[in-house]
Amino acid sequence: MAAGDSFYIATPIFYVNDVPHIGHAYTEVAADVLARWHRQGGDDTWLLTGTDEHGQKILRTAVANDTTPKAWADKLVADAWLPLLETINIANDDFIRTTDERHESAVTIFLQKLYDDGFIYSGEYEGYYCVGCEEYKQLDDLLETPDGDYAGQLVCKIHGRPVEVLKEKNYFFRMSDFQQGLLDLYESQPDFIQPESVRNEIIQFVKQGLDDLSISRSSFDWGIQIPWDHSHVLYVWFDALLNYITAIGYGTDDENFERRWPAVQLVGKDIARFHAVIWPAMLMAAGLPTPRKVFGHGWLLVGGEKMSKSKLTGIAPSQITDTFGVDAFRYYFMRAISFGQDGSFSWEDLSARYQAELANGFGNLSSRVIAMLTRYRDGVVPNGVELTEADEAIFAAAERVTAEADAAIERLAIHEALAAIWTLVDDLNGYITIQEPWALAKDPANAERLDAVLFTALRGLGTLAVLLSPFIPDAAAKLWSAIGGSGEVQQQNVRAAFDWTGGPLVTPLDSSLFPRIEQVEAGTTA
Ligand code: ME8
Ligand code: MG
Repeated sequence: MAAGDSFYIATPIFYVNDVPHIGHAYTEVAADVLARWHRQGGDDTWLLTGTDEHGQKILRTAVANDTTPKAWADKLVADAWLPLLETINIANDDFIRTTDERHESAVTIFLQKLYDDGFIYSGEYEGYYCVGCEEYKQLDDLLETPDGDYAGQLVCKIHGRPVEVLKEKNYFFRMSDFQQGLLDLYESQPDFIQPESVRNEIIQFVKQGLDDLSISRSSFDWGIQIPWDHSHVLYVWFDALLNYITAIGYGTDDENFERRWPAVQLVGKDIARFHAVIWPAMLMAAGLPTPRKVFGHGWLLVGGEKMSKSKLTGIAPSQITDTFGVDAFRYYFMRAISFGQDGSFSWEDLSARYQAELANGFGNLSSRVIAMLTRYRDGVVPNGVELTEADEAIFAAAERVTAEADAAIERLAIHEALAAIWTLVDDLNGYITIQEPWALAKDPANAERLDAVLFTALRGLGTLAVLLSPFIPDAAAKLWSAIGGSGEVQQQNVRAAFDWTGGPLVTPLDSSLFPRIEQVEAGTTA
């Protein structure tokens, strides 16, 4: 993209029925890395995240905890969901809650428009509903359990809990009108749904035909009132999906809305259908542009199953960051899992990558170069050096890697961006091994050559600090200040990262960027 273009990216808004686990943190980090990259590339960037607070699932959780849904949501947001963003260093521009007045009022505007334009009608819904999914279910989505707690009942395939039979007068959204429009969208904009596996599944689903969608409930009142019929509240997904436009001024601030929309939307593949079918159909009905893309990433698995709140298999992000630090958390999940595919989390793998890639690979490279500049040159960075072919090769690699990483980010191939950047870490380590600056330092006759080697290595580190800042912001900032970078590393253009010409003075790091962790052993056995 051209610098200055709008880059609006959003995560799902998460249910506040429980505290976050590393699955939620995974989506947040991926979105944050992409946002930081674009922000550092000079794009007009906006990162939105938030919480989904209406509906039966939250209502029942609150009742079970002897409180009101609003009080419950307030507590979970303050004690768990906002702190998560600190724990994993998310630089979000906004945080929307579906109980925000700004959201509720804009949702009302949207609904009234659809109603006035004839896209909503009153009817009767009869069928199954899973409160865990907050979704109307077809028989295909259910299993009949022969034994166990729910013997003889129909249970949701995802939650393993009985579904409820609903028979209600509801308002319906004419989703079936949009079947062809959606298929045309998928066809004309082939990267609208990614990855390919999710795209194929969605196309398959839509080709089978779409039913109209029941969008109101009257048996409870924890939701946004239907403006023309206060005995109904809006279906929680219809409410939640609208956050992506209410947060940027839909209905209230046209200028900002025009500036930001449409968004790149990151979601887990569990909710890709809501985002790639219902959501664009809603937008089409309102005459609004559809999202730039919907990327359904894979799942973090535990014991081969999706990590989940409802199955109590969640690992809290702080369990990892307390031992390994925030940067390692961010790095690990972005590096170890191909973005778009499922990945199994393991302490062993995390620990091994920490040692090999962060501590020994990047951390050690940084410490060595800085230590040599300090020891051999009192921290003064050599200038006007004569470069050899080996030195030029490093500069060429830095330029190539900068372009490759940017192209990978553009494709949302976050793991490929990191892999490309890591080739520069490896090249620099190899370069230092071959050039042997410690040997050059022994003979004053080699002073000029030593200058060139130290200068080249330092410039490579500068490129790395800039390129890695979106992934590991704290370590990158520490490195940047040690190597005498001017201003903040977060202000340096990632797309020109190769072009850093070096600061005047290097100051020693007060500690390693990625210290050896004694507790790693404890972590692996925990
Ligand atoms: O679905 N692996 O909220 P939710 C990877 N409120 N990502 C995971 C994950 C896992 N094991 N578990 C959860 C909702 N996630 C709705 C969304 S949006 C308008 C409304 C992440 O709290 C992933 O992003 O159940 C997934 O899509 C999301 O959390 C579901 O969060
Ligand atoms: Mg869920």
